[in-house]
Amino acid sequence: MKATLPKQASPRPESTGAEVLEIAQISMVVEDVLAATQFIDVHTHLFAPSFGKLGLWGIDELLTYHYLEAEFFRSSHTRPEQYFALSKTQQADAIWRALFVENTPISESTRGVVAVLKAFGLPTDRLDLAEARAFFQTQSLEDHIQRVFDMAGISLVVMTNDPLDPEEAPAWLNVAREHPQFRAALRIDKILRHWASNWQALDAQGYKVDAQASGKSAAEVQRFLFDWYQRMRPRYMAVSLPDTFFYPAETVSNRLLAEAVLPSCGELDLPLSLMIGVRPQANPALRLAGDAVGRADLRSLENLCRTFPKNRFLVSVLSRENQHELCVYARKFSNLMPFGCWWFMNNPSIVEEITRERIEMLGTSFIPQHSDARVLEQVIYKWSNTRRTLAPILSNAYRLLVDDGRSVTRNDIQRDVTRLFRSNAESWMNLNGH
Ligand code: FIX
Ligand code: ZN
Repeated sequence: MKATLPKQASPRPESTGAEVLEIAQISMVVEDVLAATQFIDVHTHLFAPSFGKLGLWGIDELLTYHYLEAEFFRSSHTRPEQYFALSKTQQADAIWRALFVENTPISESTRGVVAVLKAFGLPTDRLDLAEARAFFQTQSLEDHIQRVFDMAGISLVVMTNDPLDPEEAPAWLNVAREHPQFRAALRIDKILRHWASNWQALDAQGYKVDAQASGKSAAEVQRFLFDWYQRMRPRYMAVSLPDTFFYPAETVSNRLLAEAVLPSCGELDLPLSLMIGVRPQANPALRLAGDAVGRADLRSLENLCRTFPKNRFLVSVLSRENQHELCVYARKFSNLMPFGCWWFMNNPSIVEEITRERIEMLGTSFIPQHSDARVLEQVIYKWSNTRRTLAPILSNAYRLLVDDGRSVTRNDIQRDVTRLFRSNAESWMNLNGH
């Protein structure tokens, strides 16, 4: 008897994505869509390869990240001045020993390094860093960047570019080259926060400005911004502002903001990114790790959005206590786009709280996260953390929607994830097509 082949199961019709999902299917589809969608990382401190040593990567940079330095000084008797007198390699060895050998790496930042080592198939429990260093030494940067971006599920990052940085500015004038996955952002902290110690640099470059920013200074600052716009083609201008920031108030900073920066952003059709709430150098001995957080008076946002309705404001706030206000202001002003869970907010328990609140109050009209990566490989764990934290939050939102009487499809979920992690940024930052 001729062997009868088992009856081929009739092939399930190709899923169009328009099929109504069962409640039980939602989590899996959400995870799938989050994993399959390449995100845009709207704020990083990464650099395209042509910027050379400005771009940080590899195990020693991962370990000497200021988030880990802050934790190191809590788990070691080494004083900051002793630590900063060490070489980068010695600093990395000291941090590895204190936080990964003598203690369990359970904090968000230490777990991040473990996740990166695991992602490259490297051991995570060695007493020393020999194997990890050997691995990173064999990587060629261009290929490594591509591999890291693929592992992180991101297609494009926005850098942080300071035209008054003595190392970076010459790079833009000499070596900087366009890169398909890196876009610029024109960072103007030195103009809006440190004018007293930086106006001389503009003056030296031929811009007629003075310490009081009087006379033609505002117009000259505009000229400076336009010149750097030509060089960098930034997607937005950006400034980090202290918790004491208030607008309006009679300050040189606010005058330059109103008379130079916002008019330039308007003419160049660029959003202004305001990152509000840092308490700079609460402990200067810790250097980059020395900044803290303070609750800001967000009525400044109300005043700016109302006074400059044609300007777009990308806003991230550092204080947990300011998150709800930011959501409410975003409901009042469509020229305000909340983005990211910045810095001390970038911990899964807080990301969950902020993101749930934003979905409940703003739907998908916000940008949930940015990595703020200072070291290339950090995008791997920061984005896998984001996907891991967002999946149950989004799934729960869809289950509630079904409960309330509206069915959900894969296409719905794909449209929402694309909006949250791509098209909101693309439309606000003219990133279309990338
Ligand atoms: O101002 C900023 O862009 C901050 O993100 C940084 O200054 C900060 O040091 C940082 O790395 C936060 O993650
Ligand atoms: Zn940053």
